[in-house]
Amino acid sequence: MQPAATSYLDMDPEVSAALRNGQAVVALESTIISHGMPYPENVETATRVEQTVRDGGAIPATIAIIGGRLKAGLTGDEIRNLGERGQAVTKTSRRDLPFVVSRGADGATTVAASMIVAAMAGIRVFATGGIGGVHRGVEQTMDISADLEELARTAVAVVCSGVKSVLDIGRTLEYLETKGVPVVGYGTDRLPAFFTPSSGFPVDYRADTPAEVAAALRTKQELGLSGGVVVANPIPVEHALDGDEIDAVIAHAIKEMEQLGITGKDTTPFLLGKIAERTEGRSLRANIELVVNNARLAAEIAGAL
Ligand code: PSU
Ligand code: MN
Repeated sequence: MQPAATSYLDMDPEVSAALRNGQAVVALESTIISHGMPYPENVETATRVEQTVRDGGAIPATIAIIGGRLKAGLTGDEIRNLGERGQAVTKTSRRDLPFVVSRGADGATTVAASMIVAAMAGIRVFATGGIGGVHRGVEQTMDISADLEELARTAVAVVCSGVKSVLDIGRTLEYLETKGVPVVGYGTDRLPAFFTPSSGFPVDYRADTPAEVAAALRTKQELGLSGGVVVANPIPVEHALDGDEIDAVIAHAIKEMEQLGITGKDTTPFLLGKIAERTEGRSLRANIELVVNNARLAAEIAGAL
């Protein structure tokens, strides 16, 4: 007989107790720690995000692979270790999972891989900064994040601040529509553009309360519809960056990336690093605040579920 997938999974005792007792749990990813932010801000942010989930009445479950084991819930030491090692840890998406696990290695899970582990653990709400999407120049590169395909198949609600304009936002929305993934604007009719509250692109549905989001998630499950939902939560205006300025910075970073010939899974970490460098850390501060804000909303939605 095949061993169950869950034989590869270690649940933090607090997380499994919460799920057993019907208490709210919020999953969090770890690529944002290793590849999304520099040390030590990455560790500080991961810790603050977990505390925000707790303050919102839910239990945080940061997801990663440690020594080949899938983890739902990390210790403070494990978070610190991933943060210190940064990009030396394998960025792990769906296709990487079997190799990182069978080698007994450590892996920082992307949105896609974190969704897989969250679903396995029975966690239905997940918070992050931004999801991957269709990259600009997709006509040449075919670069479309596996996050979108995961949203098409795995039933986890992903609370994020939309997608960065390093991506092709319009095409990302078209792809999600084709795959039947609802995109919900939280308190907005427009898809947020990560550093700024609006990309100008309309969302499919608007929700103004956690209860409204929870009701749609419950109905989707009862209807037996597979796949996830994107809950797009705009960055609070007091932390937002200037749209024109950040667009110019992003355009410049993309040009530099093309000149250096950086492709594939290295593109997102490269662009994030460049943008932080060029904005002298202002993009990093905005990034931190929007993640915290998403963790707060995710806790409320998990509570309403
Ligand atoms: N967007 C961000 N910060 C991040 C990522 C995306 O603003 O850290 C990470 C997430 O882990 C996401 C991954 O799942 O990048 C997408 O990578 P790729 O495009 O290679 O699938
Ligand atoms: Mn990619």
